[in-house]
Amino acid sequence: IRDRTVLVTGGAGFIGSHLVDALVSDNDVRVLDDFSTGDRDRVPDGATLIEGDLADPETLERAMAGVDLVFHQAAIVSVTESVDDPRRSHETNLEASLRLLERARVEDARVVVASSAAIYGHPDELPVTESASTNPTSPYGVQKLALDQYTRLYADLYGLPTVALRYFNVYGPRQRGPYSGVISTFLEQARADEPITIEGDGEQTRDFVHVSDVVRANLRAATTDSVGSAYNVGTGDRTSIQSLAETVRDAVGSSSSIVHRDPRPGDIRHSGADVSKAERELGFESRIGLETGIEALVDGA
Ligand code: UD2
Repeated sequence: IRDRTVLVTGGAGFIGSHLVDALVSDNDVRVLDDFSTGDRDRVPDGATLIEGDLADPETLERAMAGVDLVFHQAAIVSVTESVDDPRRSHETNLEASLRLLERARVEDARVVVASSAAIYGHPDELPVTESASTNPTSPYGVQKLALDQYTRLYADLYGLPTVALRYFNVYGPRQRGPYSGVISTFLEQARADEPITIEGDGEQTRDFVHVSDVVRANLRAATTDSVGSAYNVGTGDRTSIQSLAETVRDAVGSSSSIVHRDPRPGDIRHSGADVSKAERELGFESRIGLETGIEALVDGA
C-alpha cells in the first residue's frame, strides 16, 4: 500500500503500532489513540498523532477527515473488564465503532476491522470456520460479534468496502500489561525464574498467531476485492498451554517450575482457526510458527 491517507485507531497499541510501522514510510499515516493502554513512544515521527478518545465524536470526525483507509484496532480488549462493566466496553467497542463506520461512508473510506475469535464462544467443532455458530461468552465477544456483523452489513447495504478479521490469540513484541495474553505472562515469569502459572490442567489449546502475520493479513484486507467478508486470522495449528509453558521455559533457559492454579472461570477449552478462507480469498498464510516466534521474542527485548 502506498500514497494513501490511512488512519490506524489504537495505533499506539500492541497490534496497531506494528501496523503503523508497516505503513508509515509509504503512506500518510494517522494514529488515533488515547494512551489508555497504548504507549506514546511507539508513535513514529513520520505519523500524525491524534490524541483522544475514539468514543468522542469530534475526535473521531477529525481523525477520519479525508482518509482513504482505516484499520480499526482500538478497543477495550480486556474480556474481564467487559464482564465487570459491560456498558463501558460497549461504548468503545461497539457504539464508537458504529460511528466510525458511519464516518467511513461520508469519507468513502475502506475499513478493515479487528474482530475476534471471541465471537465463536465455545466452538461446536474444530478447527472453527467462519460459518461456525457464534455464541460469545462475554460482553466483549457480543460487542465484537455485532461489530463484525455491522462491518458486513455496511458492505451489503451501503456498498462500503469493509473487511472483518477475526483474530485468534495474537502474540509478539510490545504485548504487555495485565490483560496481555498468556505468552507475555509466561515469558515474564520464565525470565524472572518464577513459577510459570498454568490455569487449570494445561490441556486447553489455542491458535497462537504472530503479530507480524496479523499485520500481513491486514495489508491483504486493505486491497482485496473480496469485501463484505470476515476472515479467521490464525495459523491453523493448536498448542496446549502445558506445552506452551515448556516451550517458553526452554527458550528462555529458565529454571522456573511449572505450577497449576485453579482454572479460569468460563475459560474456552479449545480454540483453533480454519484458515482456508483467508488463504483462498485473501492469499493470506501465516509464516511464523510458534517456536520461531517465541525464540524471536526471547532474543528481542
Ligand atoms: C483470547 C483473547 C481475548 C478474546 C478471547 C476469546 C488474548 C490476549 N486474548 O483470550 O481477547 O479474544 O481469546 O476467546 O489473545 N493462561 C494460563 N496462565 C496465565 C494466563 C493464561 O494458564 O498466566 C491460560 C488461560 O487460562 C487460557 C489460555 O492460557 O486458557 C489463554 O489465555 P489468554 O488470556 O492469553 O487468552 P484467551 O484465549 O483467554
